[in-house]
Amino acid sequence: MSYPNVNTLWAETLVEELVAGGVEAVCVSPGSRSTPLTVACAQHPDLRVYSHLDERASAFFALGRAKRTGEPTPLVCTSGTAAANFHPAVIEAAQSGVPLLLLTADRPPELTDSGANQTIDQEKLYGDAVRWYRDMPEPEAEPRKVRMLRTTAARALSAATGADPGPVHLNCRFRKPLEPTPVADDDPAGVPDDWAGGDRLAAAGRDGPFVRTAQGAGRLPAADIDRVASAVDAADRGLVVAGPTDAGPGPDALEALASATGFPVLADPLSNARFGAHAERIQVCGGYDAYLGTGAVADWPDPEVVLRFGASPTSKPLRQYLRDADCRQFVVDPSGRWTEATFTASDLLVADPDGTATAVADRVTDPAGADWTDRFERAERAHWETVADGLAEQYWEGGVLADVARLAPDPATLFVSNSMPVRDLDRFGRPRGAALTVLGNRGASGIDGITSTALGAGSATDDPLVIVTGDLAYYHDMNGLLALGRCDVDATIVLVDNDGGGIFHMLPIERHETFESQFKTPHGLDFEPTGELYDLDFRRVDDRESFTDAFAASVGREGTQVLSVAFDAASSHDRRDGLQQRVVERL
Ligand SMILES: Cc1ncc(C[n+]2csc(CCOP(=O)(O)OP(=O)(O)O)c2C)c(N)n1
Ligand SMILES: [Mg+2]
Repeated sequence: MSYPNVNTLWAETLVEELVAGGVEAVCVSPGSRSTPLTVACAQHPDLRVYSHLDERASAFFALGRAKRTGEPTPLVCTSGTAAANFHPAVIEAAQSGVPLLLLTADRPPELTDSGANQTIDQEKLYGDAVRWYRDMPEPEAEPRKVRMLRTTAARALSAATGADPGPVHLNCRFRKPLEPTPVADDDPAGVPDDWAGGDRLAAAGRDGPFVRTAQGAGRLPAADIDRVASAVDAADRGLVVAGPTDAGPGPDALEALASATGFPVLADPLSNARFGAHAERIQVCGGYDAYLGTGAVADWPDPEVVLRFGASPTSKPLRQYLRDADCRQFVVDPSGRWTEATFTASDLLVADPDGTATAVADRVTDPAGADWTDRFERAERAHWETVADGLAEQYWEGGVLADVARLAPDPATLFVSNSMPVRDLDRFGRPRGAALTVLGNRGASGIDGITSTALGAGSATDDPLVIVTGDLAYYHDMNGLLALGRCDVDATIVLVDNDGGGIFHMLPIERHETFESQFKTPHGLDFEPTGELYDLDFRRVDDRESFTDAFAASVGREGTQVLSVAFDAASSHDRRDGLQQRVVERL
């Protein structure tokens, strides 16, 4: 194989190894210094290139794809602030444990800190947020270095995935010519045909990846499984808490665990345990946010043992309940990153959630008493009846989330924004047998990349894509809407427009004079022109009937529809409180 110059050799080899390692798509943003990588990606026959004009949106899009697939979608950008724009998504990926591979182009080392144009210090730009960083040497047609390059591709993919997935950063330095311009063999940038000498592996790699990597899921020794099972057997009252994670126990393992222990499963909406066929066979609870922490459960005894998966739950009442429960709490955390912000774990198990759940289920002999599970069943019934009554009386923000959970097609990918949408799904999204993959950005809980992350997830699946976003989150990532057309993704976007940050009504600052101007920040923006700008169908819906009709019509249709529903944030908040009060009274 002959190459016009050393940058072409380098970039083509890197891209070829990434594809051999399983990469199917990349997100590329335009720029000059990244030309070798961009051309190599664009010309690779087996690679889908998603071209993004905005690097911040690009990185969130790649994050969303990885959330949906579990595999990284590499990102390519030019030098300078372009690379800095990846940072918010890198932080989210680091904290929610999602693979990302950042290929930032850079100038040769002598130009760092020299005042050279579009040159910043990109060394370890993302700090400790990456699982692995490598400042790549300058391209050279030298066999050992090219083997290093091939190995680095395998290592980068391996470091981004595995038991502790996350972002990996390769800073790729190139000197001119950046284009695939032929350069004479005796030029330092030239590549003679026999550059590899006899090193066939350097020149052609292997059939498949240069290094095949395998990472075993952590299995606990039998004695540790026995420890968990004995605690379960000794308890009359226990809970399985499925927290937010893309890597919890699978539905079969969860069902086995719930059946063997008899414990109710408190399923966070982002746990992928709330929805799915198993929810019709085991006790999956989704109303806890409304009744835990209220007078209705004040006389309940504490659980004696809690088995937890995933990160800390979205629900504050549930977090407080776990914090106050004086009991044994096993947290299964395959990453070993101690994502346990309630500081209540008595036992941390660094192990594969699926295998651990199955092994514990196999070993347990004495399930919980019916007294305990009945309490949860009564509370759930009171809650869901109240939600249904409330919906019949009046349409409001929480009702939208209740309807979305109820009406989303089976299967569907549902992306919920931070702030109230995820909280309202938590409280009002009733568990159901449909295969809903629910995703959100709860690693760092930013409202900045919601649309892009959701569209990235949608690009990786044939499921209908439903996005529920607040107005500030929609505003924050309007640039992300460009991906609808450029990346060929369709979505139903439910825009809950309460003219500002409704969530701040939940805080004491609500009564301070700076509340409106500095916290709620009503903007008065009319988002309808986004319809024309991004070629999507924007419509306002005013009541429940129009919403459910428009929603049903949209999820079955091509193209993207934004269903904008306007609410008053203060009354929505009163409504949440009012319904909760009624649950307490019912109980
Ligand atoms: C990037 C970023 N900036 C600021 C915040 C703080 N914040 C959390 S929720 C919120 C308001 C969100 O408003 P909206 O999306 O309209 O949702 P609502 O509160 O109305 O449900 C803000 C500003 C954040 N989480 N992320
Ligand atoms: Mg809002």
